[in-house]
Amino acid sequence: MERRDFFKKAVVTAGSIAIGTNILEADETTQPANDRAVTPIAFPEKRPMIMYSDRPPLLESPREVFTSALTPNDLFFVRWHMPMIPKHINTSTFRVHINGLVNKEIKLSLNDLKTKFKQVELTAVLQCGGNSRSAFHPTASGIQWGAGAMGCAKWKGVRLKDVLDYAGLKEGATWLGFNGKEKAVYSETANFIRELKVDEVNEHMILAYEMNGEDLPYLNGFPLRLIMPGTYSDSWIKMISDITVTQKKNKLLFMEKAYRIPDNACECETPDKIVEKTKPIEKINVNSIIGYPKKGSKVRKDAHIVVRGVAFDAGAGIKTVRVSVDNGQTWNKALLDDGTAGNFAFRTFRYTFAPKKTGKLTIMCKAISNNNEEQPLAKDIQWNHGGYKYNGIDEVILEVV
Ligand SMILES: Nc1nc2c(c(=O)[nH]1)N[C@H]1C(S)=C(S)[C@@H](COP(=O)(O)O)O[C@H]1N2
Ligand SMILES: [Mo]
Repeated sequence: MERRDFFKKAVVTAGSIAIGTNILEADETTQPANDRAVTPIAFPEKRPMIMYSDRPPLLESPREVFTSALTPNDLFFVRWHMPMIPKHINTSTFRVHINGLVNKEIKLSLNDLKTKFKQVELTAVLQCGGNSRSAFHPTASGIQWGAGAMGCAKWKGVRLKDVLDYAGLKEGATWLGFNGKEKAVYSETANFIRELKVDEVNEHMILAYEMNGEDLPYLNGFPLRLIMPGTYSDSWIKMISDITVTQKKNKLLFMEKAYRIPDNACECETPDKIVEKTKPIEKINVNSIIGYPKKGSKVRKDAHIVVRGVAFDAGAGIKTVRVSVDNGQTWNKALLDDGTAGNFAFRTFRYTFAPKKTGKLTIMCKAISNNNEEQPLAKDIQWNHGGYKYNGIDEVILEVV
């Protein structure tokens, strides 16, 4: 065996153990990995999911969940940066600490949050900025997610703004730092902290303790997390322990280096010319995903197929979803749900047709937002080294028999 060959084989083997399929396979397409197997063992409060690591837990939702408007809690993806997540949270002693440039430092219990403030509910998409990263070529750095590092849930909690008003911001209060309860293994490793400008706080930002009518699952940030609709989820700090108000921006390892893209018009770069000036990833790109049918499945000629999926953007809302069943030559309007879940939510779509000839069949879907932003073809996606903000037109290939 050639040396090169050996390395390739070795990687495939390791990949097979971790994720049940060949990780190099994605190299042949510009589409996100689409057929990775779920693990035989489930994590607490979760059903079996696609696993990239067990410590810290990195779990992806299987595609089938993207046929419904809300993603079930027990199939909702999980991403943590540090392995040392507390093993237990005592809900009677849990407090979120609001400190720094505030008139009164406060420590709020879950009961305080639920009784002292107005309860609000909002349905919103939580999507990792690296979702579908496996579609980037050459390979971008980071977890090689398929399309399931996202989900949509109905969040319940209190407005961040109301809590800040309650503490009272002092003169000069400019930045908010959100810190989660987990710890880095080495004390020198920076905590995963997100900073937000005080004047960017809006009425949609929630400190949430409920997800789809239940307590937050432990791995999704129990008992309290930040909800920032329209923004990629690196900002949605889980298991919040502190909100610190400062005048100056702190140097934060994660947010200075990760979750950033080239600060140029195309937000792109090439491996031999990495752009130095960067900006945070922030707003979610318009996107849509086919949840059904499944890649590689066989369907009968002339049988009706109902294509189902979800579409979303940063909050302008979805105007149309178009589906193509002829390799992108013609695009047909899909039926959208009534949209009552609001503009931050998944908009489900469906499109019914019957294939007229046997052989390979490619189904594609494309979302267009109310801002007239439209998904690019997968082959036209521009590269960035962190593999962020992928939103190429999704594609599922079936066999008609
Ligand atoms: N405390 C804490 N919050 C965090 C993170 C983290 O590592 N620690 N990761 C962020 C990132 S990058 C993502 S994609 C989302 C994942 O949320 P989920 O695990 O509920 O899907 O949490 C965000 N909030
Ligand atoms: Mo993320």
